Amino acid sequence: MKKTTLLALISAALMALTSAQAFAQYKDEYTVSTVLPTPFPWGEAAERWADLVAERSDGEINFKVYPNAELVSGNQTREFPALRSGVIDFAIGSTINWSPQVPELNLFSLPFLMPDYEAIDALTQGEAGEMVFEAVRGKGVVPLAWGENGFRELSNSKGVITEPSDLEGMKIRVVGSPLFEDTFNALGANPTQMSWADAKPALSTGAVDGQENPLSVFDIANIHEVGQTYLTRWHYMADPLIFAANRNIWASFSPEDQAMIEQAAIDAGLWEIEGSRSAVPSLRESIEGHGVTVTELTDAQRTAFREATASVYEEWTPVIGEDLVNTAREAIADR
Ligand code: X2X
Repeated sequence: MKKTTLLALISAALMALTSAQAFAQYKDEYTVSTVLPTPFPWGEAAERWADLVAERSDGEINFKVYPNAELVSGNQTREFPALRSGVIDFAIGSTINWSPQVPELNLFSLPFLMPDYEAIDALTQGEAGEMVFEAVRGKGVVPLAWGENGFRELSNSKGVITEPSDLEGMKIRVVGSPLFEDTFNALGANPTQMSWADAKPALSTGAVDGQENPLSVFDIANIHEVGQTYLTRWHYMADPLIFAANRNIWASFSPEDQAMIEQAAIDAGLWEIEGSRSAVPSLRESIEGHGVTVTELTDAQRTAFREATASVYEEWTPVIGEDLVNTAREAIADR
């Protein structure tokens, strides 16, 4: 055999070997960051994703869930940069917590934009959702699927809230985006930013009077125990969850593995969304059972809140992108 032919054969063999190996070498463990652990739906979604990936890879791909934003020392608004830089491999993040880095995610926080579940779906499952995913990709993270934290309802320790003036001067814990400061300032309240890790202590000492979170979070975290005995179901916004991957980690998987992991995320997300939504009536009952006064708003009462927060749209539409806000509004109108 000629020397050149032999060399060509050897190098071809080597190349075949390395490209097979490039995809076959898995890390011992892939980190998955969340803010809430099990049994919150968010944590359940992460465990489900890990289970599906393990099952569908015959145990070869090991996702390990790190809840309480512990990979970023509880600082939930630093999760996205950590995912982008590779400190975290995968994450399921709230649009609220990632909005400091991806301004388009503030879309979902516009007050009273999404009146019902169909409106959320019209956004996440349509063109607006694709535009949001494109924005996430543009920031160097690979979005894979949607989940849902839920409609965020308002609780406080002072009294029943049915109109904007009831919020006058109330200290409300918020997180993630200055948009929330604008919303609560527009209502005459006194918003303060803090991580979830600090929220319950701040409520228990009375450093803040109120907070906003989905019923699942209120109930599972026993927020009634820290004096939050009034809850208004105003559905002012809902935060979807985004399943996502670090770009380099993603590129280290074969196309087949990528398709499997993405489908597992979609399946876990749909399962979690369905479970979260169907739990609402029993959560409401459980919360009332703890002595919390739960108030439903009439349409007219919600309209008063919507009108009082209209300035937030003027301020934030240019930040989110006019095109995206219009696409979202049309999708909701046509739902
Ligand atoms: O901190 C919150 O309020 C929480 C748990 O709902 C989020 O991570 C957005």
